[in-house]
Amino acid sequence: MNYRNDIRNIAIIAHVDHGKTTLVDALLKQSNIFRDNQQVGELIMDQNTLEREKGITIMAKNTAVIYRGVKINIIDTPGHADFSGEVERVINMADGCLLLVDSMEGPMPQTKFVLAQALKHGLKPIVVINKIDRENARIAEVLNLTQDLFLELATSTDQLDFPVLYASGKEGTVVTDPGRKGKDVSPLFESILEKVPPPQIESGPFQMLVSNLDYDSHKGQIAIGRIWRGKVAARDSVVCISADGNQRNYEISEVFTHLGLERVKVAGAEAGDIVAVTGIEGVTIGDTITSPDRPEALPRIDIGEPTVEMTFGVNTSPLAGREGRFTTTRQLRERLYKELETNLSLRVQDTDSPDTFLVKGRGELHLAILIETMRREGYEFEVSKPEAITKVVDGKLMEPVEALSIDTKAEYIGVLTEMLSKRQAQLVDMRNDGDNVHLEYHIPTKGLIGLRSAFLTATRGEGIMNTIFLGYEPWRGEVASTRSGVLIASEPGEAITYGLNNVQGLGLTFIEPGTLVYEGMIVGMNTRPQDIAVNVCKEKKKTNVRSSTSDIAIRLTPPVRLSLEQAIDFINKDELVEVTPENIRLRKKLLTQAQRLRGISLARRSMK
Ligand SMILES: Nc1nc2c(ncn2[C@@H]2O[C@H](COP(=O)(O)OP(=O)(O)OP(=O)(O)O)[C@@H](O)[C@H]2O)c(=O)[nH]1
Ligand SMILES: [Mg+2]
Repeated sequence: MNYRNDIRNIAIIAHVDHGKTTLVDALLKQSNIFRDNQQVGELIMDQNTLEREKGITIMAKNTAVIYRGVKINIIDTPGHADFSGEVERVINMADGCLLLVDSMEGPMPQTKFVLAQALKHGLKPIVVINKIDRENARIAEVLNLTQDLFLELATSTDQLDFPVLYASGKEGTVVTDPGRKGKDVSPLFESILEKVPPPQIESGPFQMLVSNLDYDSHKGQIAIGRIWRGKVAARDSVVCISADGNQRNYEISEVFTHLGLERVKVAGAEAGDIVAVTGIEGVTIGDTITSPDRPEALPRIDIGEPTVEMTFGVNTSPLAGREGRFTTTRQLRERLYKELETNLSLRVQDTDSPDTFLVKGRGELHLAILIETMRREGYEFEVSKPEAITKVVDGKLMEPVEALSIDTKAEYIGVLTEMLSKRQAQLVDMRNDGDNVHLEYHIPTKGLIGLRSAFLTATRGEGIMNTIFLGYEPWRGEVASTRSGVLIASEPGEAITYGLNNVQGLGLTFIEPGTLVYEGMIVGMNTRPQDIAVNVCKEKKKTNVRSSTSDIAIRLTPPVRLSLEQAIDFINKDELVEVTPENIRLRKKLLTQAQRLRGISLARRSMK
């Protein structure tokens, strides 16, 4: 077997926020690929607007640097569990990985998931204990915990022999001994060159696996992936093999490789490198592009199943069609099916109703990011409450179950225990460390929906929770909704201060004076369990005598503004979130009181 020593392919993997993208900044900046005066800022790879706003990586991305004449292809991956599909999508391009572990938090649920993925694909890991500049770093302990994790996951003893480095990605320093002061990231570069195996190359006709797609208005579809065999150059004739084994002939237009943030056009590229090629229209991720001389498909990318589903429908609210550019069934359907080309862990299905589609994803955030992206593109639609995806195995109803780990202050154990038992969580482990407590639960996915905001409130923000998918278990029965009732607008019109002030006696309101409302729109939350219809457009009766100035001076409590994620977390099964580029409105599925009453009596009758 031959190797090419001029390339290394690595993936950077970790739990969310453990500093992957920041470390990539340091690798890019210290490899002199930017001009001296070039302003690149921070989290350079998080270029997508939502990534910048939320401060998290959503999509895995490729970059490359050159160190001592060796090209290091780097794949930055997201750490949030909802985007695990991205890790699965790209991990097969790498021969090694940097497993980052926060020097304070230590290994977390997603650390385990990504390490398991890396070991399954035979990647050579380098452990990087990161953020060692943190005041409360506990480096030795975190290293021990990381070793335990390897003991648990390794499938062969040589996987237990991994190098360990200590880094502050933020300061751009890496050391081999945590007692020393670092000056740059060169120990990491050296370690990559020394420990990550150079790519093996197989000679023979060209073969590459497509792991990513991009689009350019001039060049058309761009297919990105690793070359496993042979070489490729512009004008080569190739065959693209799709999932059904179908083979189509194409000619490669151009070949690019990565360098920093650029794609560099090259005459050709060889096995072991990660390239982008154009000219293959209609290619999808997982396809193999090969030489027609030996058209053999590589194994397709293995992606975990979605666990959460919700419907996306054409907007049926009385205010529909006013704010979006794309509002029809056809536009919504096309957009959703288009998303499948790059969002591999997403599923879309038509339903019995032609205006509604069932969309399945890896978690609430996975779906919320899609909703937010579409709304910014100008789409207007309505979505239902996310629900766990159940399935029937051997005649038995099964539901997804996840491991939930919580770190918080001991004083919140009481409230959390009560809240979680209502959601069918079972405590499996609890560790105390003075004031701090670590709790581990097994909880059905349905019990997790809406949990995050309740958790933050219950722990006053002094806690972190993480989840990871475990598997399917027998259905444990419905979880009763613990939410209070809502305040529903009874009349259409414009909300006014007087009407809102009356309603604020009943609970919290979600809208400001001047907001357009319709009958059946949710305008607030009741302090009691039942829903009530209220008139927020109600004006004060006019009298001839102005009694006082008191009604001019009404002071409303500021409304609670729900973000998109909070809104989809908040609604119940009989409610919808109406999403437009300008507004997020909550509504009852059945808009009039008469319809809702009939709905209740029908449901009662069917239960009898
Ligand atoms: N103290 C300290 N903070 C760091 C360091 N590296 C990153 N951070 C901070 O940690 C946070 C997360 O950093 P990111 O680089 O976005 O983490 P990530 O692993 O890419 O996160 P995801 O891609 O969303 O999983 C940011 O607020 C960084 O400023 C470090 O070395 N020391
Ligand atoms: Mg990141």
